[in-house]
Amino acid sequence: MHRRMIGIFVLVLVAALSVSAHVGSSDVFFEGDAGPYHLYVTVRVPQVIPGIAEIQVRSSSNDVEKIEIVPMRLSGAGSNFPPTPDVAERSKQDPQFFTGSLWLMESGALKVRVSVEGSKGKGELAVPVPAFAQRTLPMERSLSGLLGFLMVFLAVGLVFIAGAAAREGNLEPGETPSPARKRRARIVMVITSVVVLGILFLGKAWWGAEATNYKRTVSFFKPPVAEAELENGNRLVIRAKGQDPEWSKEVKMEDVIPDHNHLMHLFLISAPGMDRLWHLHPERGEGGAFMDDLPSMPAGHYEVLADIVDKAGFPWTLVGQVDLPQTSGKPLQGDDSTWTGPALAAQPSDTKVAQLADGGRIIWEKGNAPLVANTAMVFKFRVEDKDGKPAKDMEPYMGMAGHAEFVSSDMSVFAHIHPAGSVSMAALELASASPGGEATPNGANMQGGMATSMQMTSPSLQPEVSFPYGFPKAGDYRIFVQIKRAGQVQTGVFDARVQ
Ligand SMILES: [Cu+2]
Repeated sequence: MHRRMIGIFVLVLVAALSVSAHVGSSDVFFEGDAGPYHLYVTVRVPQVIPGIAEIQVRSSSNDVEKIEIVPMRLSGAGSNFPPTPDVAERSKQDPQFFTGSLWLMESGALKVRVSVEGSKGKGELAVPVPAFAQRTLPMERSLSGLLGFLMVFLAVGLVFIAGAAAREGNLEPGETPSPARKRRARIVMVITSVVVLGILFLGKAWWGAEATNYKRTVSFFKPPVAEAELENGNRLVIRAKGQDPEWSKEVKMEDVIPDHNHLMHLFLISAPGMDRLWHLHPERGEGGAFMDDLPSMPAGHYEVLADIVDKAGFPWTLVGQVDLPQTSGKPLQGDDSTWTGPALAAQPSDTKVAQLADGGRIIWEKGNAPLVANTAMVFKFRVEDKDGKPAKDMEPYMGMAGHAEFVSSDMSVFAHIHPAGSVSMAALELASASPGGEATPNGANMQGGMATSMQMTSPSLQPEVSFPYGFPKAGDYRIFVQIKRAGQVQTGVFDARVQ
């Protein structure tokens, strides 16, 4: 009888979460080295494309003299031929802080190249920027009224001008138009009216086509749906489905590229409350479906968030939900990890210390200032062993000092952040691979091929990890900070109220 239950636990479509690639969190935060200069870069991506991105660059040293910024395609044609860069303006109050604005003309996987000149010579880095139209801006009523009036005025004016020209165009001074001229003028006015109406009609059709295209782009970039279902007992199968039919044609799950050692990073978060988290790495199977044999998990309702990077280097987060029965499976292995603890309180107070299973602790060096939305910050965490001493057994976890997931209580924000920031490691490799830029993420942050050799030798890391990020909006958040110590992945959980 139970065999019949194969594959009935099903998937659910997603509510209208607004944005993809880090759901609800479109700005880019980056920390890395441009040659000898250590920079923090924030890219505020516009909600409409074409649109203006705001770039903020902070240098950690005061020897930077000039910073130039330019947007380019992440890879492929166009990534080697940048337009003329803009000079970022230096803040008068804070000489280590530079800002600039860049027009982003197209959606897709872009990068912003940052070139630095200073007393230590030149340096360069490239920040991957997933640019996408997030919404359609409505036209203001006053503007549309004014434009409507001007359109009617011009259209009617054109008809009368044509009529007047036919009637009086080459009269001698003092001569009055003959009845024949008047008749011809009327005919000309009728013809002009037809032509003007035709032009207006074509204009409307063109406008409508553009608007439809734009709407399609907006829906193309909405977070794709993770259709999750349980098959054969405890095998979770995840299929991606775009909210727009074009998505599944353009983005092939067969072509996704590995991002810090895995094709997919799957997060199952119990909802509501976020009192359980699983961070798993499904394998790709037939037809682009991803599958993973679940470990033992209690029954419950889970949010499904699955990070992938498409072949162009654009990061997507597939979003779904699944109701799971109690599963009994294999113990976690490799890079898979889990955390269980108290649920997020209705009115959480900021957590500064997270207890770890072995008696150690992670301490958030938060300071006392309240957390404010839309502000770039560096989240610094210190790791202590069970005796309260700086942990000596820190190891890279999937090639990096740590991984952090920032999740809002209503699940409208999900961001998977690394010491190098919100950029996907795969996109960063693409950005660095082409001659357009040389991004070197900060010291603790080894990537790609190095990760493998790091894991073999396992030298210990500094007992601290930091993440550049900014909350996209006010609300309550849970931050999962994941590190690896002596072969064990440990997760410290921090709650935060953001104003
Ligand atoms: Cu990660």
